[in-house]
Amino acid sequence: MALLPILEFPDPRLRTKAAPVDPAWVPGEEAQRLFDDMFETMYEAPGIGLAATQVDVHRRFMVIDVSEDRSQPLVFINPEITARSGEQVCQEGCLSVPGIYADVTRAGAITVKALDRKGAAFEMQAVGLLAVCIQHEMDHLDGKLFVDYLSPLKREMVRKKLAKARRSAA
Ligand code: GNR
Ligand code: NI
Repeated sequence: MALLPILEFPDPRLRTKAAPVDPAWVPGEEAQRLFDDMFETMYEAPGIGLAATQVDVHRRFMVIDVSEDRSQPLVFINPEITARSGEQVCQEGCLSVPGIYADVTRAGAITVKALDRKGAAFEMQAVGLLAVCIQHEMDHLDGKLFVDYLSPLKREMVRKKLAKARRSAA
């Protein structure tokens, strides 16, 4: 197990569109180790989700656990949203945009199909925080960040705030 470095905004690598995962790769040792390392990195951060893009792996998968007691790890490989309905507004944060929180409007309920960490296909319905998190992680796989939903002016303020925080941390 290992902690992986998380890319931070405005790193251009966060803008990469991830490529589909070859299902034959999923049961292999490299993929399984990566899932474990991503869970460890997410739990340690701590966060409720982590997309492969954030650890500089440009393949379509993510790990999520929105449970209070960190007991419900989910892996979504080649995820696709097949239905969406309603709206919800959630104050979002992102491990790649540390210390910044903003309201984002997303679908209230979704149906998502994906492969699990054994490579088996599944479909699930999600509402609430899990639905938000799935949509947030799928945006990462398309090179999109929650700050992209803010106005250009607010996004520039975020960029400056992070640059300043990094300078004083150095
Ligand atoms: O840990 C996280 N919390 C969170 C809170 C509200 C909406 C989305 C998220 S995802 C985030 C982890 C992360 O950056 N995943 O990409
Ligand atoms: Ni994020």
